[in-house]
Amino acid sequence: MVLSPADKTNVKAIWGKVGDNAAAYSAEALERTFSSFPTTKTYFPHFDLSHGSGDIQGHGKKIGEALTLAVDHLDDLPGCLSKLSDLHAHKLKVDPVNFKFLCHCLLVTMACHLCKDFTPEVHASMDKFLASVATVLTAKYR
Ligand code: HNI
Repeated sequence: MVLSPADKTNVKAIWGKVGDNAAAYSAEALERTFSSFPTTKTYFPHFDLSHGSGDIQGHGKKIGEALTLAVDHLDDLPGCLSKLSDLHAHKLKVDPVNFKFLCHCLLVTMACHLCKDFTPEVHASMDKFLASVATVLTAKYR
């Protein structure tokens, strides 16, 4: 997946509009993932998955921070996500299919909140960005 210069511009611009809501939107997307694709819950047996729980909020904050880091390093996603790649593949052994679910829910959540700013072009660029992040996080899964 190659992000064009226009994709990078779109991703940086829309993530700028997400701003301080990165944690909240990521938590909402995570909760939506658990509701829409319940098998994803199997990776979180140690979490309280009830609506708006502290575990979901806390984890949303971590996902939001990781995405912000990735947006700041669009030219070196493998480098900046290397530790997370090891974690998800080697330790957590998250089946790659689950990333499609979370990425889809991140897009839906952004569309819900950003409305007109979430243009088709931004949608396409964010989809490519999230697919690139997922590719890195699943690269070591065997
Ligand atoms: Ni993921 C931990 C980021 C997708 C299951 N995950 C993290 C952490 C970050 C993170 C950051 C915290 C690391 C730490 O504490 O050092 N995860 C991301 C990102 C994506 C993603 C950016 C995709 C965009 N993770 C997924 C998916 C699943 C998943 C699709 C499974 C359905 N992640 C986990 C689990 C943990 C985790 C499980 C450990 C949680 C805990 O605290 O015990």
